[in-house]
This record gives sequence, C-alpha cells and structure tokens, in this order.
Amino acid sequence: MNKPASSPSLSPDVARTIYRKAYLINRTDERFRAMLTNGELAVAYYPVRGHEVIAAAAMAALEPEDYLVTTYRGLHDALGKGIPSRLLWAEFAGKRTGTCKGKGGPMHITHPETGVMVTTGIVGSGIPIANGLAMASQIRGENRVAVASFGDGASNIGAFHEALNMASVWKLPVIFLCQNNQYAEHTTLAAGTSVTSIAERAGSYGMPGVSCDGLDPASVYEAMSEAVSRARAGDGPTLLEARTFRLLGHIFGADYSYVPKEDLSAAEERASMAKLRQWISERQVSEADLAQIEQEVDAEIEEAVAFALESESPDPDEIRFDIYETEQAT
Ligand SMILES: Cc1ncc(C[n+]2csc(CCOP(=O)(O)OP(=O)(O)O)c2C)c(N)n1
Ligand SMILES: [Mg+2]
Repeated sequence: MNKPASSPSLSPDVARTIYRKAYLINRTDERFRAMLTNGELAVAYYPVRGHEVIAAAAMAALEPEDYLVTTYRGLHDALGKGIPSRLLWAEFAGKRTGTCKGKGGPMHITHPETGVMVTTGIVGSGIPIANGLAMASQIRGENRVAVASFGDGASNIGAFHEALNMASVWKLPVIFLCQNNQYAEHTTLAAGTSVTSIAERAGSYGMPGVSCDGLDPASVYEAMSEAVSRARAGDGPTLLEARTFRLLGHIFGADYSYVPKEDLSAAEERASMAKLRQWISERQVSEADLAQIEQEVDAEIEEAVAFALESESPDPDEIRFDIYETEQAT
C-alpha cells in the first residue's frame, strides 16, 4: 500500500514541531562532521543526511513515553525522540556527563527518560528488543508503543523475520520502521534484497505493510500516526517503510564514489533543507516562527558542544562499572 503525497491536513503546530526536529538533526549532523574533519573529535560516526524528515515526522507522531530502539545510524532518531542535545553530544564525545557516562559512544545511546531504550551496532538486533518492550507495555496495560528503527539491509536478517512473525501472532503494539536508504554499506538494494519495496514483506506475517515517501513530512507523519493508532487500539504491529536516499558514505570519511552521480544529485535536490523550509512555510508557519526556531536550535547546539568539550572523560578505573550489575561505582 503506497501512501499519498502531501496532504494539507497536517496542522501548523505539527509542521512547526517537525521543522524544529529536522533542523536540529540536520545542523547537529553537520556540526558533528565539521568537528570530525577539524580533528576536534575522533569517533566512528554514521552520517544521517537524507534521514532528517523520516525521524522528525515519525517521532512527532509519538508520545514522550513511547519506546524507541535504533541503530548505529541513530542520531536523527534519538534527537527526534527528544533526547537532550547536551547529553547526546557528551556521549558522542565519550564524556562522563553523557547518556551512558561516556562508555557507550555513538553506537550505544540509551536514555530511558525520553524512551530511547537501546541503540545497537549489530544489524537487525534491535528489532526483537522492540518486541520485548512492546510486550512489557502490553502485559502492564500501559498503552505505550515501541518503535524499532532499522535499515533496508536489516530486513534481510533472520531476527527481522522472527520478530515480525511473533509480533503479529501476539498482536504487539510495535511499529517496524524501516528507513530504506537504498544501500546497506556498499551494497545496493537490488544486489542484496529480493523485493523492491520492504513493505511487501509484511504480507508474509499477516500485518499491514505501508510504504511512504521519507522525504515528504506529511507522508511519513500520516503513515506513522496510523500505525501508532493501530498499535494503541490493540490491533497489532505495522511494517512501515520510509523511502529515502543515503546522501553520504556509509560511515564518516568513507568513499562513496560508487553511488551514481545522477541518483545522488536527484536525491540531494529532493532532500534539500531549503525545500523543506519552503514546504513548512506553506503550512501557516510564519517566517518569524521559522527564524526563531533556527535561532533557538543553533544556540542549543552551541551550548551542547561547549558542555561536551568542557566535560571530563570517565576515569579509566571505572571501566568495568555500569557494565555488570554487580560492579557499580560507589
Ligand atoms: C549482524 C551484522 N552483520 C554485518 C554488520 C556490518 N554492517 C554494519 S552496517 C551494515 C549495513 C546495514 O544496512 P542497512 O540496514 O540498510 O542500514 P543503513 O546503514 O543503510 O542505515 C552492515 C552489513 C553488522 N554490524 N552486523
Ligand atoms: Mg540502508
């Protein structure tokens, strides 16, 4: 089932929220890459350019207490879900003030207060974990939904198929959000995946499969809102595919000359932030509102960067603490 393109039903408030999130993600990603280029930070980083709208619009359809499990390419999801910038930056910089006291780094962001429960570097491994969170919510009667965010490549992993089957049998309140960016590392979708639309795979598990345009805020927001309502009503899971294009290499600094130039420039044009800004301004969001959002977000990032840089690194003596339950810092 394909979702229609933009609908005018998205309210100005939601449009404002989506723009704030998308702008924050875009600027954070840009600032981070600049700092890696300048040598101010040295850490493995998976750029999220091209994924801003998916995270901003999908997470805008959730409540703060809903759960999220994401991946190594997860900065956009974590920020979209509402993780505080300064805690995220401090963790990315490996500082003790970060979400995981600097011991997790970018691939292991966890912040239960905003529902960011797990970030994994093992492809596909977060999907069954989201099932577990959804099951906990179902057993406790909490009405929270769980979102598993993953890539197109992850839909070829066994854990994806096992998790979709069980979620459907148990009618779990879970949404499988596949961010299809057309590449899994250096492998194209066509070279490694038996279907052209990941949403088609839902049919094998008796759940709705929806494909939306990941560069269109209304398409993502509406598809996600529908999946959330279904989960909250006790009607079970949805596989939601959001189509986009990975605009940079798999990991920061990697060569991506294998990506056809014409595909890249077409996607860059569609994913332009100026285009998103224009789209938002047509939803009764004034120029003054947009400028204020940008100013506030820019200040938030600068404050978070300063906080991360000024914070202390963890003491090497605590390396085993907070890993095993029995070995805690006193
Ligand atoms: C189980 C497992 N196999 C292989 C890898 C190496 N690996 C890291 S990212 C990646 C590609 C995943 O592609 P996709 O799911 O489309 O996510 P994307 O990076 O495009 O967001 C692979 C194969 C891994 N981390 N885990
Ligand atoms: Mg991919």
